[in-house]
Amino acid sequence: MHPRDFTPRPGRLPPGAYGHNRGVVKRNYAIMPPEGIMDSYLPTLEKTIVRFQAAPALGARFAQAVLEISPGGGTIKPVSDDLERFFYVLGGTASLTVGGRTETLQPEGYAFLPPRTAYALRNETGDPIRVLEFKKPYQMVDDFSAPEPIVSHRSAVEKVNHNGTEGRTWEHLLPYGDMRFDIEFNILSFAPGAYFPDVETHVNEHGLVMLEGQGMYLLGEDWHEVWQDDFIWMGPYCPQLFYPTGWGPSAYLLYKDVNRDVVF
Ligand code: UGY
Ligand code: MN
Repeated sequence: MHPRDFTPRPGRLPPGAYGHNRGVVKRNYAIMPPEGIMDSYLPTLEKTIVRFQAAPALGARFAQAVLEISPGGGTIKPVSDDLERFFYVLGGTASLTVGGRTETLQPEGYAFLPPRTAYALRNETGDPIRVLEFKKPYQMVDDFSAPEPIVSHRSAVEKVNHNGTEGRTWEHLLPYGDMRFDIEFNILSFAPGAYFPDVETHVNEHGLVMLEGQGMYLLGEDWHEVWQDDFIWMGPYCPQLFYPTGWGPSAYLLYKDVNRDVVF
């Protein structure tokens, strides 16, 4: 019998392979299904569970977490530090205050904040909200100033098809090709059956959140089955290819470090 066919008594779990899971941590990639990511709490946040997906301790050069903010929770006082940040609302309505202006971010709303931008992120609603927070040190380069803050929504972003393959689109949430940015956040979508033309191997690293659908990810030499809400970290030079499975479209939010030379 399949484990989902059992109805255990309250307080008990159905039989299953609890000692095995899809989570993997390798030298230059990791897969983390959400159910295995434990809760953290920070002194700067109230009524907020932090689920860290990536951190330098993993080998990543950035940190990323899902913030689960209860009604009335969020930053206790405005935050300002040397890190650039990207927020993406996964569920509920978030209130983001930057430069004295409070914006309401609906699901799929997002914001980019350059370093030293004081902000407050709060849940002023009666329902829990889920917000993805990315942060890392901004890499300044000569002749370019840091970009201005951006607050926007996925619906304002055009879908483009870079390689002409039927069934594939990119949504560039941050200005594409703008050399002031050292990061990209893109949503890549795949119609059933559309896949990469080649296995990619590149110097850039990725943080990936599956937004919808299901598929097989080649990471290094191994195939892994992934679906909505999974997180993947791909370190530099991790060979990668995605092949959607299932009947509907698949899409993921993808961080990539870009527009900067190698560091010796
Ligand atoms: O832009 C990228 O590097 C992208 N094609 N990689 C990926 O989806 N794993
Ligand atoms: Mn890639």
